[in-house]
Amino acid sequence: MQIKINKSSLELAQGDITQQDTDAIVNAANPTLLGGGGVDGAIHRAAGPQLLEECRTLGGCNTGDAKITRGYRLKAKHVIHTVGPVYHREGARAAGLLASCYRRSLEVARENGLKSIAFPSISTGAYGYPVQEAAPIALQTVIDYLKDHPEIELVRFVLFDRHTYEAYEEALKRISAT
Ligand code: AR6
Repeated sequence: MQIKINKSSLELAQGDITQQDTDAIVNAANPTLLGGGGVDGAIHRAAGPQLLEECRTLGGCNTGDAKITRGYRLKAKHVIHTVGPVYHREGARAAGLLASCYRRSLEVARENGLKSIAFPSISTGAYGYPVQEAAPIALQTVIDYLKDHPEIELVRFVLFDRHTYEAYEEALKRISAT
């Protein structure tokens, strides 16, 4: 599924984010930025050991913030590492922190002159954020950003499994209808 926000595109795809050729891919990392399981593990495996070396120089990352590295062996030239909220730990703050992940990642992309970016579904795996709640927050935050920043030409959500893809599709249809 694809929609236009002025001249920018917002796409939903089912697949593996490590295979994307966007200027940057976003990693759903943890505060150490030193690797983990899920999409984080897949990105580090695909990028190679130099990614971890660069991550060691960054001094970690706060929940809701984002930091950029090179992409090494990935097709994407950059990785933007963001740290999503642990759903059950953050309570009422979770939604704001999740939105901040998407906003800060887009800000970092723009500051670095990047025009295309691929996101995974941040926090909806190990961090336990229900995807039906996370999808509308993710999509609305990106749509609001694209309305104000046409220099980002493409945002692609790369959803790993059918269930996650369908939750995003459902949420995007609902947003588009309003
Ligand atoms: N491409 C796209 N999406 C993927 C891929 C992939 N290759 N692999 C998994 N996903 P998670 P979180 C999906 O757990 O919830 C790590 O250990 C997955 O199916 O990767 O933010 C970090 O180091 C799910 O839909 O991230 C942290 O400790 C989504 O990515 C912690 O997990 C997010 O699941 C972060 O947890």
